[in-house]
Order: sequence, then structure tokens, then C-alpha cells
Amino acid sequence: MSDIRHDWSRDEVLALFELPFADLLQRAHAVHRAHHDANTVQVSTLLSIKTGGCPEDCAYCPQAARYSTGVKAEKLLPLDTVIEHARQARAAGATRFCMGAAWRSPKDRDLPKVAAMIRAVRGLGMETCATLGMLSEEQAEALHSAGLDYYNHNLDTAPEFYGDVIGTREFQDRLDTLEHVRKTGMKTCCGGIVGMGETREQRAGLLQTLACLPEHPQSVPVNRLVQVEGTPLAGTALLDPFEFVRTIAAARILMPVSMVRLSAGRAEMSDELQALCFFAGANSIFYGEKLLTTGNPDVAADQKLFRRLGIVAMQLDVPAETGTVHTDIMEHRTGVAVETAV
Ligand code: SAM
Ligand code: DTB
Ligand code: SF4
Repeated sequence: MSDIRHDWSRDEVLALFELPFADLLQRAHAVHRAHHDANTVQVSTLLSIKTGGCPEDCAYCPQAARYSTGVKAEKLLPLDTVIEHARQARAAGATRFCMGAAWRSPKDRDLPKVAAMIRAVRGLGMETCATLGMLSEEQAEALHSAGLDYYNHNLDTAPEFYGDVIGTREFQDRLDTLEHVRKTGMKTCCGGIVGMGETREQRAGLLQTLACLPEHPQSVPVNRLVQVEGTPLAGTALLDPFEFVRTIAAARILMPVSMVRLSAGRAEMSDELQALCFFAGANSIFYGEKLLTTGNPDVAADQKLFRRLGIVAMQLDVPAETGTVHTDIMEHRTGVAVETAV
């Protein structure tokens, strides 16, 4: 029987969180091994192509113009700067390049510029991902035509906690953007943030909502809140690290085939905590010294951690500069269908 389900109830998800820690981890790790190579981790590099000055009010975000966080508003980066960053990311071993913009949604005049970036990064033989805010169907199609592989748009938190964190757009707006992206055939990268003062039931609610989407997102970033001075969420009580591991484990059980990304917050995590997250089913990270505006472990530290844990970075078998990208090729390398739609 397939373990891919879209009908999880909140109580079932909560019951996973309430298992004894060892039982939860054993179950998650078994699901992980059934679908993935447990010693391979996918690495993506992020670049902020348009930083700061965002009109939205997301209470966690250092890029919202209304909070005094020290992040300066910048213009969209020029194409050659983006290409240079992508080359460096590829040289360091990243296989996916994710471009983020501090927009509520892209302006139509920006789209051709972002499309040119997508084409250039694809030309370097990397997978492409973008996170630009809300998209209309037409905008999603324009990005798809440019060759975008993934669109990142997070649900961020459970529907009932959402209004405590974001007031300038609705939860439904997020679901609509994801629908527009899926319609084009692009893959979705969708997850959320924990450690924002939500309850365990609300963490379960976020994961339940993700697992009950029409398709499981192919990538599920689980961010631990990076507390930035000046944002309303600075000073939030810290989440128990074991509860974070439980969240990763539950995500793995609910979305067996998806890549679960140990995302923001790694700079504040010990190597031991990250190792537990990999055991619990995380198999993707952001790689490179910076996320969008905040820090991330440096490449040397991650390479050392991988060596100590016997982890290898996932490879794409794509000759450099050819312009063709075969994401399916990962099946050859790992023997498992890691990116198959469910
Ligand atoms: N502006 C676009 C949007 O909101 O969709 C794209 C960029 S936005 C920075 C992408 C995601 O980053 C957010 O949805 C949120 O999940 C995550 N994020 C932002 N600030 C964070 C923080 N301080 N800690 C953890 N995750 C954060
Ligand atoms: C996601 O879920 N996490 C990334 C990516 N998608 C775009 C962003 C994390 C941002 C952390 C705060 C910052 O660096 O500004
Ligand atoms: Fe703007 Fe995105 Fe930050 Fe929200 S998360 S304030 S939309 S950049």
C-alpha cells in the first residue's frame, strides 16, 4: 500500500508529535530510507536578488520596510551579478540556485528581467528556483516558459495562527499562488517557519495543511525562526530543539517522497542537532554563507559536517554550460525517485 496520503487529520498529525521521541524518529527514519538515500543531501544556494523595502508586514521578516532592522532597500540586482553568484554557488557544489525578492508580488516590468536570470542560471546547468511573492496565473506561466523548475511560496504557519503573523495578505492568497504554480507544471517548494510562538497543535496544523495540498510540495523547507532585532517576533521564547526535530520527523512521515529542507536557523544549531534532523528525514539544506539577509553556516563548516556524518551532496549529471538540465537524472545517481511528483 502506498504511504502517500492527502487525507491526514489534525489529530493523526498531533499523535505523531506526541509519540515517544525514539519511536517517532524510528518511524520517520524508516519512511526516509524507503524513499531516499539516507546519506545523500541536496544542496541549494540562495541569493537575494532584490533586498529589503518590502510593503508586507510578516512579523518574522527583516526585509519588511515597516520594521527597523538595519536592512537597506536595494534595487533588483543586475543580470551579470546574479550570474557571478550562480557560478560561485556551482563551483562550491550547489545544484540548485534559488533567487529571492522582497516583493509582495512581482511587477510585470520585473518579470522579463527575472526570466533572463532564470535562463542564465539554467544555462549554467543548475536547477532554478525563485521566490518572488504572490503570482497570477499569467506570471506563473511566464516564469515557467523561462525554464523555472521550482517556485517557493510558503504557507508559513497553521491557518488559525496565520493572522497573528501576517496581516497584509490572506492564507487563501498563498493557496491560490500555489495553485497557479502547479497549473503550469512547475514544482512547488512550500513549507513554513516554526518557533514563532505557535502551539504544537499549530505546528501539526501547518504540516497537515501541507500534506493535504492536491500534490505534496516537491520541496518542503522547514525554517526555524531567525530572530532579527526590530521585527515583532524578536524575543519570542525559543523552541525546544527536540520539538524542532519532531517537526522534521513528522514532515518526513507525512510527505514521504518530498525533499525536506533543514532551512533557516542552521547557523544557530549545533552539529548534533543537525545530525538528528538528517536522521529524522531532512535531506536538503541551504548552502553558502548567507540566506537572504541573515547568516548561514559557511561552506567549509558544512563540508566538514557532511564528512563527519558520511553524507554526500546530491549531484546533477549535467555537463557545465550546456544549457540542458535533467532533474530526473538524480534517479540514476541515487537509485530512488527523489523528485517524483506524488
Ligand atoms: N517576499 C516573498 C514571500 O514572502 O513569499 C519571498 C521571500 S520571503 C523572505 C520567503 C520566506 O522566507 C518566507 O515565507 C519565510 O518563510 C522565510 N523567512 C523570512 N524571514 C525569516 C526568518 N526571520 N526566519 C525564518 N524564515 C524566514
Ligand atoms: C525558505 O523557506 N527559507 C528561505 C527561502 N525559503 C527563500 C529564506 C529564509 C530567510 C531567512 C531570513 C533572511 O535571511 O532574511
Ligand atoms: Fe516581504 Fe516576503 Fe519578508 Fe513578507 S516574507 S515581509 S512578503 S520579503
